Amino acid sequence: MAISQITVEEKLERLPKKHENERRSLPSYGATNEIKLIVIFPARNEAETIAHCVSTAKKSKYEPEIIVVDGESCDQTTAEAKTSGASVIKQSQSIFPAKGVAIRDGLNEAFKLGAEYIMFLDADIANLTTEWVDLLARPVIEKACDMSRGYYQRANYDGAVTKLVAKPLTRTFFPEIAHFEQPLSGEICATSELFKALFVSQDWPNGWGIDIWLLIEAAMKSYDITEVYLGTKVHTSRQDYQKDVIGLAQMAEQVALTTFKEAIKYKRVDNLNRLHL
Ligand SMILES: Nc1nc2c(ncn2[C@@H]2O[C@H](COP(=O)(O)OP(=O)(O)O)[C@@H](O)[C@H]2O)c(=O)[nH]1
Ligand SMILES: [Mg+2]
Repeated sequence: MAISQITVEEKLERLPKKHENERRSLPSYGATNEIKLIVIFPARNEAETIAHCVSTAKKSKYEPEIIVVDGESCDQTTAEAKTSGASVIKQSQSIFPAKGVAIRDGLNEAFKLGAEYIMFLDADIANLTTEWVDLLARPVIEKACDMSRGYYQRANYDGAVTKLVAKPLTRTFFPEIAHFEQPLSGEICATSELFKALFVSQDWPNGWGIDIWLLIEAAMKSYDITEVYLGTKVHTSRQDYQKDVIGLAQMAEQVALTTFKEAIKYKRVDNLNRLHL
């Protein structure tokens, strides 16, 4: 698997021969209407930000279709999403938290619509820009990688579950992905083919485990994954957690348990014996 921080240009230089013809046949910048990109927002009570998110994503040069997977929001999320140009589908199961269910439902819909490339973005991003969508989509569309993942500059007080749970556990059980800055990034783009290969798994997590699961599964299946720097992410839910860290307990637990389950699946539990604590 490639190292994450090399630039897109460097990756394009190193492009395997088998992709060269496909790359040459890609339309040049500006002529992007042949590319079928679908952007999916899982959303539960995101009325404050969803309209901005949808309309911003729509302006991408890749002219994406937008799907919002609504998790029984009791605010104006659905109405705002439709008004700003998204198709809205309902999350298929009434269980919460259900980010994993929402991602699965979104993929199912995107496959039906014939997506070639699929992007997920969180719906609570207050400072989403169209450039983010273009930056995430570009390396995948240009075949420099199979999956791109957004990463950010984060304040010291932010990213508790990433820093205290996801990174130490992946370092222990999956050292080959320990270099990823943000293993829980909600901003990812990949080929439809990659998502289809993961979709058939029986152990798809329903809740907060989905982000780390997608990364581990893609890496274990030897897909080429790149992180893309997106600057600073301002998102609404963070403020709640800062008031009381217990709001992160369920997420921390689900991320930890998902990583342990993956460690069992990929026979990495013995890595614990190599630790000197
Ligand atoms: N459909 C659906 N979306 C959800 C659910 N839980 C969270 N989301 C969405 O998933 C994204 C990430 O959630 P968020 O609370 O911001 O998580 P954090 O930023 O990782 O702390 C946001 O767009 C949420 O609205 C759910 O149960 N159902
Ligand atoms: Mg958030």
